[in-house]
Amino acid sequence: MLLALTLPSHAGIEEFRIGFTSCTCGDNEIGSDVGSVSCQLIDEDGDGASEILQVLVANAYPGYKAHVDLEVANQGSIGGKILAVQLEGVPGWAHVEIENLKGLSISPGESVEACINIQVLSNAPERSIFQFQATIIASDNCVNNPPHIEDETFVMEIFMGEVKRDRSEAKIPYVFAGETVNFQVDVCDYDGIGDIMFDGAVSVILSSNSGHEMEVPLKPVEELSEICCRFEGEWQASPEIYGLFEVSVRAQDTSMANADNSGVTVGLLFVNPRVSISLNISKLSFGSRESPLVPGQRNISASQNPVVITNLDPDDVGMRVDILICGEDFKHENSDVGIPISNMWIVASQKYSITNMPRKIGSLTGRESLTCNFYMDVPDWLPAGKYFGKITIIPIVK
Ligand SMILES: [Ca+2]
Ligand SMILES: [Ca+2]
Ligand SMILES: [Ca+2]
Repeated sequence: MLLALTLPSHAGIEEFRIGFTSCTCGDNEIGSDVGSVSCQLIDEDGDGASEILQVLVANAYPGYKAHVDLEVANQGSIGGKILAVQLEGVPGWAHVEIENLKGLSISPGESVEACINIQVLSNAPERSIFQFQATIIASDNCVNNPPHIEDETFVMEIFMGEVKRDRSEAKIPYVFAGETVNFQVDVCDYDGIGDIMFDGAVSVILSSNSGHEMEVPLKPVEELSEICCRFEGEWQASPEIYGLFEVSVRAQDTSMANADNSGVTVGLLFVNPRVSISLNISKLSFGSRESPLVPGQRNISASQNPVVITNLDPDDVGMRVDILICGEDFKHENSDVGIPISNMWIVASQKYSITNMPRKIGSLTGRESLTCNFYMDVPDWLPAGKYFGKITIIPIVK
């Protein structure tokens, strides 16, 4: 008994193969022969279809023109579409244009002709040489390609309102409550940007060691090519969150396919790091019962000099802190007589008089110290007794 079976074509192993099948080239020179152009096809992944065309232009000069005639064929068993032809290596002084390829659908067994026009511009050097390549990006008509997160394009910036915070020297980027973190990343999908250009296709995930996870959906903001799109989003730190978070990116296309590198880690972020400075003393004194101050004396040093101010940076994020100082006038222990605080001096990186208004005396990165000395000029007239004043050290986080 003989059985004849006819299988529907999609039951077999389908092959998707679109590539260049031939290239020929020439130039515009008549009579002389100075410039030259040559081309070759490369099948990088070894599937039998050449997806890369390499063109070498040599001895070119302003006004030199060349062309490459191409044939592109679908050698597979299923239909496909050319999404883009990506050019790489074209110098600024040359113009390369591809005709009749982008957006073209090709059925199995079908081939199309195309042309590349090359023009060397007036700002080109004489006898110039360059090599560029054109890569076909084609997509299967029925198989979905997962998106890909271009994680090296990830940018994270911290803002307070419109003002950008410079946290570039930090060991770990940090953000305080009220500040905003802006995220930016490029994502590509071989099925075209239409497959990923929707709100929430891409999101940034902030996850802590304790498993706490926050999702920040990003919006498409710029079309970069036929297949790549830039996404942006922002997140505002709130006061109840504290700690170190790992920052990762997820992406999904319209078919709910996860990016081939979905969840890729792109950095760290510390939310609300602790701010703390220390002083090695709590009290300064000038003169004593044994050696009292004499009216009119200048530059009397505090007995506790030197004084060390340290930026403790308890979370070790590399936080920069500006150190400001201000003071209140000295008052006599039992009368209204006083000594202005401006009679007191601090010598840190330079000499400053202390006033009622805070003034900056230095800037410290994480765990750095500032050594300073305090001095006093005694007024020319002064009733005997004890005088009490106050100075305040204020850290301002950058
Ligand atoms: Ca020639
Ligand atoms: Ca190939
Ligand atoms: Ca896709």
